[in-house]
Amino acid sequence: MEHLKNQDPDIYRLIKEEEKRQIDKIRLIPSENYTSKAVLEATGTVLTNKYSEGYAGKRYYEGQQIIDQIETIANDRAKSLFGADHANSQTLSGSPANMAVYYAFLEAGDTVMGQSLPHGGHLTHGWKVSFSGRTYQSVPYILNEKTRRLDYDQIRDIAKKERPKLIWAGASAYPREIDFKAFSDIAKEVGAVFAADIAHIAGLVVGGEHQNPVPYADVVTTTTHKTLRGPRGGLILCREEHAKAIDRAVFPTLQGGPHNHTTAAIAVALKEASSPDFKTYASQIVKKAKVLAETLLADGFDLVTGGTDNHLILIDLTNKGFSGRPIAKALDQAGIVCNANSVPFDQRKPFDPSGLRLGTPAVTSRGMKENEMKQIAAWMHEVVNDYTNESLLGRIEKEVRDLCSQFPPPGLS
Ligand code: DSN
Repeated sequence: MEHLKNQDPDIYRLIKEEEKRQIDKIRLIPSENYTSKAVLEATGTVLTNKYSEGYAGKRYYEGQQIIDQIETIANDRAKSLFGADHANSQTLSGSPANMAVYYAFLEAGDTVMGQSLPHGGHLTHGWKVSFSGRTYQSVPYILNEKTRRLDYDQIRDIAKKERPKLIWAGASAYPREIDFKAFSDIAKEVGAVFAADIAHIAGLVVGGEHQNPVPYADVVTTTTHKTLRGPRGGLILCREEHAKAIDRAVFPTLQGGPHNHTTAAIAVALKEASSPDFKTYASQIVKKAKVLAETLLADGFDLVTGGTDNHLILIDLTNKGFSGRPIAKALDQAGIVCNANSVPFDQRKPFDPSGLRLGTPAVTSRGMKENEMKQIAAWMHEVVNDYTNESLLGRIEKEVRDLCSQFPPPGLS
């Protein structure tokens, strides 16, 4: 990055500092990952210089000879990887992808059902502060109070009573597998459009670890940068009958020119995700999460649902007498980065919730194994028990750095 270094040393220095942070810390935020060098290279290219409103073969500006080919490759790879009729790789990320689903199928004021945000759902599935809860009539479903799992009978009852036009399945903080077929049956019963948001688990779906919703859902959305390990972006997959409505909702309804450098990097990531190595990667993510969960449980942590089927773990700190925020801050100081998170039926406020959310996609990308998961759990145990002890946090931060130096992350020097 010689040019950047000479021209804008401030930004250059900050990028290098962030690079060092990503090397030196154990990154457990379940929605984050490390892309490959190839994905980073595709992202930083001249493709950023080109405007391409429209779709391959039907653009509004000339000079699309190369861009058309790149976008077609990205869409073809997405269709083949997920077994979908149609793919749109233009949405800038997950929220715009979900917004396009609303524009494709709903009118303002229509009813939508999604997993409640404090119960692990996403803002865009109808939560009141997001466009989705402000523009549409939202009737969220919550988890079963006893099991803290999805309760399909309860979801069916709400759907029959409220008759939503759209039902979302998918979550940002739910540690168990989702039964997309059950959701599809409920949607059919009430005549709703069924949308699955697999932003968190797309890599697990591709790797065969979790059920693929594509055969069951009218439309599937995902980000491309979480377990899928691509650049920051979005994908929409749908049945042929919905292709025109989805494409129109993305452009011209919602967006202008797509980010062509991102489209190229998505194509690269999808090629990587179709390799046998990626299948191994997906299964390792889940194995690591299970080891981390079992070790935390043995150390006296209360885990929502008592464990995990996927890449994430939700700790309820109520039994420890703390809230999530100060513990997340102390862990960050000790080199272990996660986020404070609401737990189902949380009595605390969203900015100072009772839980911690952890995930294993990034540590798995750097090749950490079972022993490292056990070590991470041991450090977390020490921090939680003495989180204001600066010298303890300093000691662990150094040990974390030493461990990280043995596991260089992909994409970084
Ligand atoms: N911000 C993402 C996450 O962390 O789960 C969801 O959009």
